[in-house]
Amino acid sequence: MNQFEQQIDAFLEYDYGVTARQATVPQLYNAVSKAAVKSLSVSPVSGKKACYFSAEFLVGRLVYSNLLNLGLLDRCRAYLAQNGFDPGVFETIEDDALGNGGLGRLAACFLDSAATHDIPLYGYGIRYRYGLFRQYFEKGFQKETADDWQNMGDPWAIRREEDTVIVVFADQTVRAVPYDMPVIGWGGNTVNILRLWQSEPVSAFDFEQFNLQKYDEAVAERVRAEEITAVLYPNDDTPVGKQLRLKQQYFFCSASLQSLVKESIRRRGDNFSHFAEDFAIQLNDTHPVIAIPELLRIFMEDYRMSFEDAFVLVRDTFAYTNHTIMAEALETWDTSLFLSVVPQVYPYVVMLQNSLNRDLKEKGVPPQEQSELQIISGGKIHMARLAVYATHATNGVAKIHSELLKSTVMPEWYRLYPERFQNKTNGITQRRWLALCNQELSAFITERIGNGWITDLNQLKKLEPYQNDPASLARYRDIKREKKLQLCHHVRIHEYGFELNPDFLFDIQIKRLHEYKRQLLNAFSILDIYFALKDGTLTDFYPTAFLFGAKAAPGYRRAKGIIKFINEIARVVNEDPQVKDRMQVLFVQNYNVSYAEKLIPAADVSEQISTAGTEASGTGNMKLMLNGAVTLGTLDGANIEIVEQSGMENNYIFGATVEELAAIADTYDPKVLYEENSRIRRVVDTLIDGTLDDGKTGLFQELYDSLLEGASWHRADQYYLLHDFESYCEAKLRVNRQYHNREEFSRKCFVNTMNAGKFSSDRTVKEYAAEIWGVPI
Ligand code: 26Q
Repeated sequence: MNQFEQQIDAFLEYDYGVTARQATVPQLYNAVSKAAVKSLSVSPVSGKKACYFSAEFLVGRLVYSNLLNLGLLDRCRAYLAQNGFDPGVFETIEDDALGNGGLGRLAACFLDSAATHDIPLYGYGIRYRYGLFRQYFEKGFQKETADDWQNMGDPWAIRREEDTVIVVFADQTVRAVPYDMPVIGWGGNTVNILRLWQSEPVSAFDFEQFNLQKYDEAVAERVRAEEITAVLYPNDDTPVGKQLRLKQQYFFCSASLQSLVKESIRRRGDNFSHFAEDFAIQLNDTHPVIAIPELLRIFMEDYRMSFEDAFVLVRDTFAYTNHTIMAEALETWDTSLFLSVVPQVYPYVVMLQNSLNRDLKEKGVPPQEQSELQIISGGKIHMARLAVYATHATNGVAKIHSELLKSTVMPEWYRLYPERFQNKTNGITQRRWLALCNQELSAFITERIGNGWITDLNQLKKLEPYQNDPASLARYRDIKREKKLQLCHHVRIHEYGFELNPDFLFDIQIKRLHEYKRQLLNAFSILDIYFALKDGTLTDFYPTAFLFGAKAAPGYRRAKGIIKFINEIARVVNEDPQVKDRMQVLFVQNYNVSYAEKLIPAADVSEQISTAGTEASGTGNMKLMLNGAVTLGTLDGANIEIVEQSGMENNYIFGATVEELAAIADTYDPKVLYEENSRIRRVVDTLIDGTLDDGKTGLFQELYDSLLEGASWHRADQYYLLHDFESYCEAKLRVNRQYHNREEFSRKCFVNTMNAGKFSSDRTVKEYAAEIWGVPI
């Protein structure tokens, strides 16, 4: 037996007093993970270190991906089998869900890519006690429960008590204790660190109160301290503006900066003039932007630097990534709230504002153009403005998004500092999103072109000669079917015995629930097909399973209404004997990283149907493409680059473009479409005519009104569902017709896989390293 296996046995014996055969699954999970951690040594950083500040890291289940990268996965499986366990037992270990969606998962992909390519990128974030809520459905309504992700232990993290720092707020002082998680690159050679901070009281409890037998008061400080990192905010759109959220942001930024300042002192003593040569800090959206005035404060207050000197270092150190197009989603803080939480930071925001005003004057910006540029205005601090002003680079996450940033979201800023604006198209790690989740397809690829693609995804191009090889395409189709069978099995277990038909076309939309992502449009098209099948006007329809996975923010009423609506459609369709053998509809519960790993390899069609100009990039679109799904989508976000790579003819593009929507924005009237188009009317009316039942909650009526009446804060059908409806249905039926020709269709899928190289986060991270961080690659 080898060292790894011996280590597992040793941990089982010392920690739990059991042998492998006697162990429980959590015991095995902990022992295996600790044995793997023990084999690691963290790679020393010699040159510049890049730091990724993010309120979210959606790493997902780590045990398999870490073992894969260490080259220990097969040995672990064999070890489990030898001891009488299913090699998949760790699937019952829940995901850790320390993120909402795209932005958090992107951070996790970047860490994986950087470690794989020996780039010293370290993550800094929050160790939430509870991650994103777990979702289940009750009578078709979303219900939430707490994600107690540590209930099986947290064997991958090491608590670094000795690196604890103090974080000060107006009304409390807390300890920030770091938990370090190894980030293991492919091959296990480079190990970087993800440092997550946990908030704890300065003293365990108040003995004075305890002695007075005031037990509640004695523990009050603990409760208040722990509250800061207790739970991840489940919103991923409208900033909530809550005091606790600001505390979270300041907490992890202040702690991370203190830790970097200590590191700088270890390297250079108290000479900070090299700080920006030693550290690059990437700000993942505005959530960590408070780090900017905080670093200024530390330099000026603790190390007596002048504003001018400190600001140069700060600007050279930080860079900012924007992930949102919608202007109303840009984060602001009320100055009064800010002052009541972190008064010590506010003066440094004011200094930045004053400095900005001096620059505006110097550049001769006319007063009427200055208002959109003010960091502090209307009683609010505008974090995105602060970020563009006080960093050396601002980037969007797909070509179109970066263009829209310049033309629409922050045009005033682009005019002022054009050289700061960049694009870094998102990417995904092929280690998790192909090598791990689709081992069958991975083997297929490796048999043909070798395994170089695992660290260089552009090598997928070498598959080109096989795109016309019938034997290869047949095998490629067989693999898709195998992945469908595996998904069917998973669904049977997790969705109350639901029997998904593996012979169907799988059409999949998986992403957070948002009006702009237009799950409701997908729902309408399904109803349209359903009615056409029943009327007999649609014949020769290739049987299709329409699958959804999405969580709605708990306070987002319309999103929850859409979930209920789709669940009602599912109930009606799946129970209807007339269509049962031609369509199925299923909304899976608790969609997360692990579920994505099952769904993505089984997809034939990838639904990417956001209103043009609303989805910054999307990354699920890339995962699905890589696994051989064709994109049914709009010209939005990274979809544009996807079809650029794999060809319009191998995907299904529909709907209005950004330019077309801009042209009709002022005159668009969805009521006209509703009245003139009976297909539209029929599907929209199901919201109110009793076809589908929302249990008297009024949710469906509200959806109906949002499309036809609008509301005080938006016009009717602000995401142009009715406008794109026909074009979408046409495209969807075109996919369906072409799917009958299985050979030709699988070639399209194959060409998508073959051309997915650009969308590796390896490429993205290298671009950040070279063009923003100045880290050698
Ligand atoms: C802000 C303030 C208060 C509470 C929560 C938030 C908050 C949290 C998360 C706001 C936004 C988010 C997440 C945004 C997000 O995931 N954006 C997505 O980022 C992806 C990676 O770049 C893109 O691919 C998606 O297009 C974009 O929607």
